[in-house]
Amino acid sequence: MEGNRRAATDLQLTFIGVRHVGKTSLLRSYKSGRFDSSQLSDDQQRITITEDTVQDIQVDGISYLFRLRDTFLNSFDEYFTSERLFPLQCLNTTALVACYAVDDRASFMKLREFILLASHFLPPDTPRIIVATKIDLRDLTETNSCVSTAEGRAMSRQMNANAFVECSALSGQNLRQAFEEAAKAAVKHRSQIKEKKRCTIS
Ligand SMILES: Nc1nc2c(ncn2[C@@H]2O[C@H](COP(=O)(O)OP(=O)(O)OP(=O)(O)O)[C@@H](O)[C@H]2O)c(=O)[nH]1
Ligand SMILES: [Mg+2]
Repeated sequence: MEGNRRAATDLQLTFIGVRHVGKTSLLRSYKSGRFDSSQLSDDQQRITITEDTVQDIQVDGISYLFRLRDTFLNSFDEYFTSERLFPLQCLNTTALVACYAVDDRASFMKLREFILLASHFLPPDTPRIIVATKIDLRDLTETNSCVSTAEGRAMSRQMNANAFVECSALSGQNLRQAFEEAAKAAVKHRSQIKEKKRCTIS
């Protein structure tokens, strides 16, 4: 982070999803333009707690400053034993980016639960974007075992997601698109809030 001035932003994307789905990788690959697995989660160690970075993202040709919040929470059980860290992780969210990994069906099955849990701590109309990660593994994994695009789309519709993007932090495929879709939804949402306030005051 480049000092306090850069940290002052009212736009925040909060990344959620079970452990190991690749949240930190998305953020780091997007920021640096390259995938580096050396500092990432290895199941037992190096899990991310909460980490904020600040990044410019373009929406319709305009550059906006975003706070990107990396989180972790593996299960409901963890929520109840983690000193209720999750509500704090969700604080100040403008748009929720809910992630699952295509090679990890359990992460897909838990996503609904995660979104509902996060929504409990967010204003009701907070935009949500669903991001399927690690699509490079589709080529390597046995056919049928990965979560398909159709399944992802169906779940996104069920969850009323504003957007659904499948991407890979490793290959970079659709990575930019995932951030831009989330940023677009957040900017739109913020301007709707401002407009509502303006109408209420005048
Ligand atoms: N093949 C492939 N592996 C990936 C990709 N993204 C992340 N990984 C691997 O998946 C593992 C977990 O990645 P992280 O980014 O640490 O996942 P996380 O969701 O931040 O994990 P926690 O912080 O524990 O919640 C690491 O071993 C990464 O190298 C990807 O796009 N493709
Ligand atoms: Mg992480």
